Amino acid sequence: RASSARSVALVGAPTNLGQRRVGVESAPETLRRLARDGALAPPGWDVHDLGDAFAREDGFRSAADAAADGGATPFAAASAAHRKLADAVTRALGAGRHDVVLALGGDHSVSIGSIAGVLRDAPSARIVWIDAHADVNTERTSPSGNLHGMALAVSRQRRGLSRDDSNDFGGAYDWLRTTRAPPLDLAKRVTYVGSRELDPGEETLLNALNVSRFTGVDDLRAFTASLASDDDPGSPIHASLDVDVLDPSAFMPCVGTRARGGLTTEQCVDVLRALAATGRVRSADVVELNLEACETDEERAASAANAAALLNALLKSP
Ligand code: 4U7
Ligand code: MN
Ligand code: MN
Ligand code: MN
Repeated sequence: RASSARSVALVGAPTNLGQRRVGVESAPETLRRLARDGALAPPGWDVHDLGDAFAREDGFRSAADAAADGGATPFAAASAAHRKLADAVTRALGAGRHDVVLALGGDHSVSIGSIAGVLRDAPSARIVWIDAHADVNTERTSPSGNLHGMALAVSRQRRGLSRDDSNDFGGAYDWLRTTRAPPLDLAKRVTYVGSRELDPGEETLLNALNVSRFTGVDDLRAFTASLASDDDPGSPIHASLDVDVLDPSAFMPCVGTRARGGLTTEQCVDVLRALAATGRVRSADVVELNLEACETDEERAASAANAAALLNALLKSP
């Protein structure tokens, strides 16, 4: 590669265990195909595929098995997969050979793993959660029981949190403590972009902690402006991109959890370019792309192309 090229490492996280639908586990393969076809090919970047962090079969549940379980999340299996992703992300960041490490989901519960991996490498990292949803339900507030809607609640778990704010899951995530993954401080480290469908428990929690949220179009402008005057300009940024932040009726029909309204591809591209321009993005997730959750070939082609456009924007050289 040209010596001036920047390097992005891809780590696959092919799992559907955080929710009930089949199809989202195939997104890493879809994104790799886009990379091979030249659709996911940011100019000036060298793409290094590090393979999957865990076997697809270890992160997979069939529709029949999900129905038999009543849809309940298989926490032990999900946690084991997320732990492997955390290790792969920490390794890829620590190797120092890549400018950005990109985790390819899978459903959004994979962020439990990638964020643990990031915080082990850089405890001061900022998380920008770009998503229609807040994904901060606990096992008590979750209306669905689906782990992908609880990812940030698991990441913030620590000793001393009230019982209402905690999750147990039979101890499945105790490795977060024993492998020195620091708990995520929501108020200090997390910024929400594009969130528009919060559950009541999430709303209460985010208001109580005063977590930053940028939702409407004016808000997005305020967010990009705020990046320029960040009070902590040195800390790395992890962008967690749930593609359902885009409007499903026009730009991203192929997602498991559709939320009415949402960003245009162009609006989201602007946000991601502004993030890239800080030069602080060290890692990102792209999650929830599910080409089996939509109807037509046109929808599949548009969803895949728009996902690639978002990643190209995030990988724009400053
Ligand atoms: B995603 C939900 F109730 N909030 O907890 C829940 F609306 O990763 C949806 O953002 C969560 O797609 C969506 O199940 C999870 C629901
Ligand atoms: Mn190379
Ligand atoms: Mn999400
Ligand atoms: Mn979402």
